[in-house]
Amino acid sequence: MHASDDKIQKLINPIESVAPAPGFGDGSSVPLDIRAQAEADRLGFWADRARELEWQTPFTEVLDWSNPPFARWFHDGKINVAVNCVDRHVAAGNGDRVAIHWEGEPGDTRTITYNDLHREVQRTANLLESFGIGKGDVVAIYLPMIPETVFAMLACARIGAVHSVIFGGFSADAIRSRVDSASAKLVITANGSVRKGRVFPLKETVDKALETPGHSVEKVLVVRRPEHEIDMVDGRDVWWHDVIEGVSDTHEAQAFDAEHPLFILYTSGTTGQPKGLWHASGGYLTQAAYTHRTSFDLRDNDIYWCSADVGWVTGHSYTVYGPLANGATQVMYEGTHDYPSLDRWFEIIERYGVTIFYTAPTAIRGFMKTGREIPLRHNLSSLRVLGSVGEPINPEAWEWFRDVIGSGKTPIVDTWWQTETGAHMIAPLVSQDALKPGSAQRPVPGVVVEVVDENGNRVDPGQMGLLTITEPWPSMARGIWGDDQRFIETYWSQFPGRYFAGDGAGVDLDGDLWLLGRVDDVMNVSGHRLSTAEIEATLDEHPFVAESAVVGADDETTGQAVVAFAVLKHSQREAIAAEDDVETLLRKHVAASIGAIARPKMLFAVEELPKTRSGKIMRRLLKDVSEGKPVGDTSTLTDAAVMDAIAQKVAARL
Ligand code: 6R9
Repeated sequence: MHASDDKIQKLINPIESVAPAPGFGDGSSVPLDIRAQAEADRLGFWADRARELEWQTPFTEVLDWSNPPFARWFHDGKINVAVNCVDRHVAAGNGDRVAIHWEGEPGDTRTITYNDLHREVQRTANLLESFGIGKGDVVAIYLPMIPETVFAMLACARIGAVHSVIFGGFSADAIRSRVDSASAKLVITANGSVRKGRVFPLKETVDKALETPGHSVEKVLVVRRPEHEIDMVDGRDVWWHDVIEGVSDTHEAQAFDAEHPLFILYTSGTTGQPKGLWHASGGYLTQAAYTHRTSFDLRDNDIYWCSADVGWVTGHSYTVYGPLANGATQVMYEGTHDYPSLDRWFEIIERYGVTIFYTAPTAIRGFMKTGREIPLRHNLSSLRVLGSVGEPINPEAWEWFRDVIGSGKTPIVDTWWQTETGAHMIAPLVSQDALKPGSAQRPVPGVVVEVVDENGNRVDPGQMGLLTITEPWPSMARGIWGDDQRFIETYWSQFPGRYFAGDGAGVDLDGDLWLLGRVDDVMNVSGHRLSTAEIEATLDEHPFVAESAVVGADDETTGQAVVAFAVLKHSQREAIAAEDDVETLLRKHVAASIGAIARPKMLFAVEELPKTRSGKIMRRLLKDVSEGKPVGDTSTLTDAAVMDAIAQKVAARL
């Protein structure tokens, strides 16, 4: 793959790194030679990580890779994931430790210790068993960010049932297709979720999903959350608080094979139906726990908070399984960052003394847009480590995150991974690495990646290419539920014997990795390959720009043309108003900093960008309107009106 000359420049003259804060490594449990250990004996290294968990039957074989790409890790061992996340900490005398400081959107709170969690998970496990749910049965969970969601997931794990969490903002159709594709027997939901002071009707949505017969659901278990009346279907629906009454809070856990399925999680592909990736118990928990500890340099007195919803993989691995396996104390918050005011997240950080905060670039850029005054109203000095996930983080957002939220001192750990990988794959070691704003830097110790060209040959330092993973890893998805062939075709056919992530990446002269976004986001303009992420980062550097999205729209002359969308900073209103043509100014800025080839053919200043509920920018929709096509399916957007406004603006100019 040929990188643009400018990109090569950046990879050849990498941004200067930021040394770890003095003394940062003191007290870290991450060994200084951890990379050397992993390189010397990779499988032995993973076996040691797995042995940090509690196994009912120890494994004797680390990896069975005799039938690639279907890996089996620690397969002759037996383990109970819930016991590892709960009972083990109680048995070690840490039952009084707070597992979850939960805060509801209206401001109600619950403090859940490991002892409490132990009782609740056992009770819930008994309840599910009383419904006839057992090993291998699939349970769909469509719940808000409330403690019962964690109880339900861990109860499934405890009895060997397979959970399939459906994000609480998805539609009835999305629920139905997920229920059908895995033949879920039970749906756990709530009478509603609380969103910006209003009730989002979860139960009604489930009713609608199950309206037409022919589904596998026998029971619907309903948590009561907001004040909101719902209809209950006789013989099918039961209230959680009614049926849990009197259920025993002791439950003997059985151990399951390490390869027993733990959960299914659907993720959208570039085309077609969502894919239900499934993860196995032992390997998944091993890597979730290890990376949660190592990437964030987790320490005993940390108060950890991951702002992701459990409906996404980040919530699975870094709100539920990783932190709880590590016996951490964490914050769990039900609502949005801007209700009742834009101070909400910062109030929470201040109130609980959060030390590790893990969030997404889209949230950071949102805060940049509303201005530093809001976070600076709060004492955020407890923060020690900040994490980023979900999208490439542009150097400007990285620096703002550190300077404003992190009081100029916290390291930022950029973590690259996917639903498919289960846990972090590329991330710096914050306790010992010098950091580079905008780079995810190195594979996690134990993980082996290679950036290759289209023929699968490793690219030289200073070049861009495609990100592949060359060796199996413990938390890799074991397949697409019910569709092994699609798993092989989607991830393992492009480069036989390797996993192809679908992301582009560059390697700089220090060997550090720069994630460039999905390769479908790579544009080809007059034969020059340009990364949407690179142009976006350039726009984001401009003082007027809060956030931007760039697409390659089909163009008769140049193959593709760069079309850019920029959200302008409110705080710069006056300066912007003084310019007579801010759009031309920004186009020139791109040309000046990357080169004329990257100058957007069109640039639109817009109020907001279209985003999925997990915060990913839907570039595909922007591409369609830029090509004069009608706006496609907007059902996964947080706010469909955003896209309509953009479409009108673009149509007026085409
Ligand atoms: C964890 C998660 C996976 C896709 C992935 C990539 C993008 C995630 C990133 C990142 C650059 C990072 N992505 N983390 N890109 N830097 N630190 O987000 O999983 O929802 O499956 O998305 O997200 O493009 O391929 P998932």
